[in-house]
Amino acid sequence: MDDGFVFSNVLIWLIPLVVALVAVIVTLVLLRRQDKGRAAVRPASRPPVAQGAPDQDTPAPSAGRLVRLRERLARSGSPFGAALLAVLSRDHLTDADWDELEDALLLADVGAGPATELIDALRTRVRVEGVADPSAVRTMLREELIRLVDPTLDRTLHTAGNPGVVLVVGVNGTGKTTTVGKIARVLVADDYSVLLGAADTFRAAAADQLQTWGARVGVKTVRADKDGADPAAVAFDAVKRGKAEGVDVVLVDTAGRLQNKTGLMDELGKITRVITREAPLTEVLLVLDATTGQNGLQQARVFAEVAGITGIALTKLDGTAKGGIVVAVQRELGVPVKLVGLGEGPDDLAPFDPEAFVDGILG
Ligand SMILES: Nc1nc2c(ncn2[C@@H]2O[C@H](COP(=O)(O)OP(=O)(O)OP(=O)(O)O)[C@@H](O)[C@H]2O)c(=O)[nH]1
Ligand SMILES: [Mg+2]
Repeated sequence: MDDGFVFSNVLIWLIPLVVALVAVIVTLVLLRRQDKGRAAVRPASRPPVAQGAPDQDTPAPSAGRLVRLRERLARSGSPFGAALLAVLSRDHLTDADWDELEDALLLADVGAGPATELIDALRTRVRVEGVADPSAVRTMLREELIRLVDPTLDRTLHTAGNPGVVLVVGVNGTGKTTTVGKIARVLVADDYSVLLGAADTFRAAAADQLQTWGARVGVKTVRADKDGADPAAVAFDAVKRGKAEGVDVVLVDTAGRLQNKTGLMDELGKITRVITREAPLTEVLLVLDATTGQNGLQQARVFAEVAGITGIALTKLDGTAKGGIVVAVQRELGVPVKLVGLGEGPDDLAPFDPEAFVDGILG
């Protein structure tokens, strides 16, 4: 075999081999390129859930909530309303009957002054009008209870401002954070834009709790980046940011420690001062637990003196037969009950309406 023959034989094998190798390399390169291209578009084309956006709720509208939640009141108030009706429906009312009525009112936490007022009004009407059929008795009691609750008070939550600022105060465990969350939902349902301020910097969990409430309805929370930060600084940041972002309402949650009156006055005083540097405080809402009765009222009085409250949110009315606390608290603190909490559900907060309330406790 000569050299020329060997060389041409090798070439015959080598050329297809090189061509095949080049083809494999080109295919591999092309495949990798395609893969890179796909990876580049993947993040943008992913569904929004993968970006961490929360599942959002559609909160129930605020109008007519007290009527819808009426059976919760009847559950809590029936011993009170039903007891009054039972006594008043008797044929000839004796002194003992009137005493029984007064006891029922006191048991329901109406308070001594308002109880006497109601008994006097009813006695006069029974004397003048007589006690006819049960429906007339019911109408009479209904009218007098509504009068006692006072339908003339302004119960609107004041939120008109740039932004409107609602500061929420009260003893710990009364339901402040829950109520702020529920109010945010009411406002969102009524088409307001809302920002939350977690000025309870006492424990980190408090800000998490608030943030969770907000996230469910797409509302942001301004919070401190460390535990024990200055609550006034957080309140200030929240209002400042609310103003900068053109938000309608900023809701500020606070801690409820009642160390002593001076400490509380200092802390709430500072929060109030820094907020009003940015925007007027349109509402200072005191949250009061209806199940704590006269004792809770005593503690609430301290907050009322210190914080200059403009309205009351009465929580846990679903868990008590003492619906009369509505009357007592308004008399004691001199401000109207504006909202009532009727359960732990996210939409179990209702604007207070005297007529629907009285209908609820009469069952
Ligand atoms: N049944 C019932 N429970 C309520 C109502 N409002 C609040 N709660 C419950 O009361 C408990 C305390 O509520 P929070 O909102 O954490 O109270 P808080 O005042 O913020 O408490 P601190 O931050 O510790 O001062 C929670 O278990 C709520 O679910 C209500 O209207 N009815
Ligand atoms: Mg709280």
